[in-house]
Parts: sequence; structure tokens; C-alpha cells
Amino acid sequence: MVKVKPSEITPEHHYLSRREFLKGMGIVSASAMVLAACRGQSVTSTAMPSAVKVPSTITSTPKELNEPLTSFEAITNYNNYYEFSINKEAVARLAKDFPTSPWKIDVGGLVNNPKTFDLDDLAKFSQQERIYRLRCVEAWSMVIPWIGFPLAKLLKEVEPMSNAKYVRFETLYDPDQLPGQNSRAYEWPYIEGLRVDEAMNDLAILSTGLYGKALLPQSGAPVRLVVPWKYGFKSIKSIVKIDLVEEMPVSLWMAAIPQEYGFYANVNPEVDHRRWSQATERRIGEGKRMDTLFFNGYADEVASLYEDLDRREWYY
Ligand SMILES: Nc1nc2c(c(=O)[nH]1)N[C@H]1C(S)=C(S)[C@@H](COP(=O)(O)O)O[C@H]1N2
Ligand SMILES: [Mo]
Repeated sequence: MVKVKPSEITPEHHYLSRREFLKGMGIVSASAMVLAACRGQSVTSTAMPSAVKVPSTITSTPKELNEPLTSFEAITNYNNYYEFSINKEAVARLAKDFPTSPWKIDVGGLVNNPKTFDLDDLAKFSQQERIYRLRCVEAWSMVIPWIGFPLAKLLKEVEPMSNAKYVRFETLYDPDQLPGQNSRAYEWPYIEGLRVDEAMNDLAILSTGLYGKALLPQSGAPVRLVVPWKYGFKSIKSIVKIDLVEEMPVSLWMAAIPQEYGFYANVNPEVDHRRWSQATERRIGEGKRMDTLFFNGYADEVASLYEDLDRREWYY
């Protein structure tokens, strides 16, 4: 069992000086600048599906990365969303007419105050911009300016009971609207899970938008999870159900290929996938290979959650 202290994990230069970056920008929202730069292009004038309204004032957070944002075009045209297609470049077109309103998320299980949230309820949570790396288990990555709010805020409203150990998330099940769910290759709907303390970490958000606009269907509209220190498959899209539970949930990927996809799925350059190395990643849109970071660069914030696990267990 190799135990590592968070401070030993990643050399300092891998961390971004977020404060320096904010100072340099002299501006609250980095994505607002990029949006301004590409105004007039068709991507920004496309009609948005009716979903959570993104407020004009964005509360910035100290999570901005001093790395170029992946373009809106790339973020919304290179997607993993097996309910539509296993072809990343086909998802946007196939998801175009997916109805994202009205929408409801039922939150229940081991809670004192079960509650159903509609889009208006979700909009009442103060929306923030969070610029995060997204690292897919397939060894590619993006930098995405999400809009959303901490998952913890929603969970606190339902008052989890003390015996709740995990949070289980479920995507909409509707094979008519989500044709991939007719495939027998997977057990639908898509399921994911977090430990309660992971779910309560401030980095874990429910996202309702990106680049200052409501999410498009291909990105998981109207609401999806974003857990930036874990491989992308944990960040489940189009959520309709959240349950607090006692037992570790079995995710769609654990059920399908348990020897390749773990529950924790923390980004770890030292634990290779059975079929490829996880040491480096390809940054989409830049054609650049870069080193993969422990916990995707968020070790300072989350490594303490895993002090009782060995390095391999950070993944499995
Ligand atoms: N419901 C659902 N959620 C999902 C997926 C999916 O196929 N279905 N793919 C996951 C994977 S593998 C990744 S990498 C991210 C991709 O998010 P993006 O398309 O917004 O980049 O979504 C995750 N969430
Ligand atoms: Mo992924």
C-alpha cells in the first residue's frame, strides 16, 4: 500500500497561480471576453433551448485556470453521450431537438426533506462560472467555462440523513428521445455515483450552462454533474433523479466493464487504463499532448478525501 500525502503528489509548477491570472485579466469572467471575441459567429447566435436562465452577472470563483479555453465550437461538437451516439462528432446533430424543458429532478432516498426541483427551482441557486479542465478516460481533455452551482447547496436543501453514504445520479430514461438506449450493449439509464463527502466538496457542481449560455442538449442539458478531479464519465448528463443511499451505487460503466472502470475514477497518471496509458492527454483544439495531473490538477482541493485509500484505489 503506497500512501501519499497530498503535498507529495504534484510539483508546484503544475498548479496555476489563479490569483495572478485573475489579476492579469482584470475582469470577472474570462469566458465573457472570449464570447465577445467571437460574437457574430453563428455559434453564438443559435437559438438556445429553453432551460435555466443564465444570469447576466456571473460570480467568479478562484478556480480560473491560466490555460486557453477550448472553443465553444469544439466543446459542443465533440461529445461523449452514448444515449445519442458513440460517434463523438455525431452527437450534436442527433441531440439537436432533444426536449430539455419542462424538466424535473427528484431528490430523495435517505433524506429528511425529499424534494422535486424544476428548472425555476434550479435557477434560484446562485449561478457561478467555474473554469475547469475536463479529462476523459480516453486520454483527451478540454478547458470548459461552466456555469452552475455547488451540488452541496442542493443536497443541503434535502437534508441527508447520517446513514447516507453515497449519492446516486440517474439520467433520463426515454428510448424514444434517447435512441442509444435501445442498444442492449449497456444497462440503461446511465447511472453514476459519488461518496457523500465527495459530493459535498465545493468543486463538484451541477452545471446548467457554459460560455455564459444555457447548456445545449449535447452537453447534458438542462442539468448535468461536473466533477473535475475525476474522469469525464463521472460527470453524468441530463439528470432526472438524485438519491442519497447507503450502498455504493453501481454505475453504468462499472456494470458494463468493471475491470476497466472504477467507482472512484479519480484522474491518476500512474494508473493506466487496461488498454492505454493515462500518463498524458491530448488537449482538444490545440493538438498538443500534455502531462496528466493527479486529480486532474485539483489535488490541493481533494486529495485529503482519499488519504485512507492506496493509489490504485484512487481509481478503482
Ligand atoms: N448520460 C450520460 N452522461 C455522460 C456520458 C454519456 O454517455 N451519457 N458520457 C460521459 C463521458 S465519457 C464524458 S467524457 C463526458 C463528456 O462530456 P462533454 O460531451 O460535455 O464533453 O460526459 C459524461 N457524461
Ligand atoms: Mo469520457
